[in-house]
Amino acid sequence: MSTAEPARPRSYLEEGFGLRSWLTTHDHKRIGVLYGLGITFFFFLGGLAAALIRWELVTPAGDLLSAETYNKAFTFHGVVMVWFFLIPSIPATLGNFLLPLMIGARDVAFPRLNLFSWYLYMLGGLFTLACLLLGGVDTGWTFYTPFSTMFSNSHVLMAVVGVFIVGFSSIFTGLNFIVTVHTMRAPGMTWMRLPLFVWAMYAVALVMILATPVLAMTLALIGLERLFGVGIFDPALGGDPVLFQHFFWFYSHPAVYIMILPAMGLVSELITNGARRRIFGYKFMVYAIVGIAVVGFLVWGHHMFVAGQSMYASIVFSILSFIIAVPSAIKVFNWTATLYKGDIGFDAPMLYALGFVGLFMLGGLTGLFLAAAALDVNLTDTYFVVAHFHYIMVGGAVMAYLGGIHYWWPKITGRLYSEAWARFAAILMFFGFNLTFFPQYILGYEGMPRRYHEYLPQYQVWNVLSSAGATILGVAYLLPLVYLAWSLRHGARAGPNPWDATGLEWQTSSPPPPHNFEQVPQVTEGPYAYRR
Ligand code: HEM
Ligand SMILES: [Cu+2]
Repeated sequence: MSTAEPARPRSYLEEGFGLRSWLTTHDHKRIGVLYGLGITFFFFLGGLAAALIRWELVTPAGDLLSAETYNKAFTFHGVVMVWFFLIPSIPATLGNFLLPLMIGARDVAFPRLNLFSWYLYMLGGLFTLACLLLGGVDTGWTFYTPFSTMFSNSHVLMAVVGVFIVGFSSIFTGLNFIVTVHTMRAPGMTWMRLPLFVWAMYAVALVMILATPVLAMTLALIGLERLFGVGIFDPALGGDPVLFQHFFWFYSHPAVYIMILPAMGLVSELITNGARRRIFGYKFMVYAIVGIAVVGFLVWGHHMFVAGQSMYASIVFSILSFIIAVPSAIKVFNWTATLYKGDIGFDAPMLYALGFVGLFMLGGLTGLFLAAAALDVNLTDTYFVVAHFHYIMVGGAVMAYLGGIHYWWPKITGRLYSEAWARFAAILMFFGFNLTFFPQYILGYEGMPRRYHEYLPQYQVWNVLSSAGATILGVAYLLPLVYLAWSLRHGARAGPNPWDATGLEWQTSSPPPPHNFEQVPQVTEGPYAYRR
């Protein structure tokens, strides 16, 4: 569907040009852009730490970084990538920008709270940077006790405070999304007409507000034990270290779904448009999203098979972990079925989406290896785990995020980027990614443990390949920074609907006016009314 465009109305970008107009904005679109700048900064900072890790591992000896610096590098990498990049990535940037547009609303329900969430994000980020400048933290992103509370002499509290604060940013964003979806849908936009991206934002918002308070509480308890010696987790003080793992993973397993659910919703949008076909099994896609969000709360014990958890608990957690793979598999099946007999185009967003499906599948299938308790005894704390979650979080979530940035870039900025460069970057990324992380499955299977700066010489070949891949991946990530920035000035102007897509966000001008729609849209049919 294409909309004839009258004289282009003033866009949200022309509402004011000064720094002040941005820093005091209540417009969800501008706040989305502000988050985009923040997470891009943290992505490259976290990436620098990853480069250090990989370069250290080129040789078996610990020659580039000391053991201590190495520990700080992987901790900083994990903390930054999880809390300051991946968790806010799709929801806080694209979600903020698109959710109101997709449901035909003027803004989110609480625009001031939305801006406040961004300031919380930045404040949490400042604490994390301060922690780095003071010398860093060496506990791993999991902050396991009693090391983090009683023994580490690095800046644990500074890091914990940073994550604590950013957690509230996530809670408030979730609250905002839930109220927005419940109360601000345009006339005719019934629940079963919501785009899958909106469903994913809704489900992820539920997980955010239910799981993140547990993280906040756990981090506060770390502070209590570390500062005042209150015995909660340290056995010497009468505490229980396994209790910490229960608390931590009760948040952090759902948190992996905070990272992947938005990606699943987003990729559904790209695939249905890229194949010019209605999404296969829309209702099942919705149930699968909600099912994953709910069951995601019941599997945390699969991180504790070797932590001294009861064998019976392990059996239950193992079975539940297998069950959660079912809705994920339904989604993969439906994406594939959507492609079947589709009129498939290979524009950059579609390349990212197809990459997502393949890599997510490899990550999910190896998750099943780890969910088999007996196998996990061998694989836990090896590079196999590292490969597993990077296939899902980087191959999956980061690919989807970049696909989304490319797909909605014309909407956000009003400009078109170079399609050739974009395809090249997507393909280079796919190649670099697999070269980096596939060898890590083999290393883990052969027994190389994670989180050491030295290793046995027999592991060197795969490590060299992995580090080479990481260097290629790093270059591939820099490319979009260049051609997207270039497009801001030199790109051709985008019309309202350059992908010939369905969805309300494409019915308003690019970039949209401050209040999104000239008239409140009326919705008369379900999403994805493509030709077939
Ligand atoms: C869908 C998105 C998923 C994400 C983002 C994800 C992420 C992660 C992460 C970060 C870890 C590492 C924990 C650590 O620091 O040690 C991990 C481990 C694990 N994952 Fe996943 N995972 C996902 C899906 C799955 C699935 C579908 C399953 C099983 C059905 C699964 C099973 C496991 C298990 C059992 C472990 C524990 C490995 C160990 O430490 O021994 N994961 N996952
Ligand atoms: Cu888990």
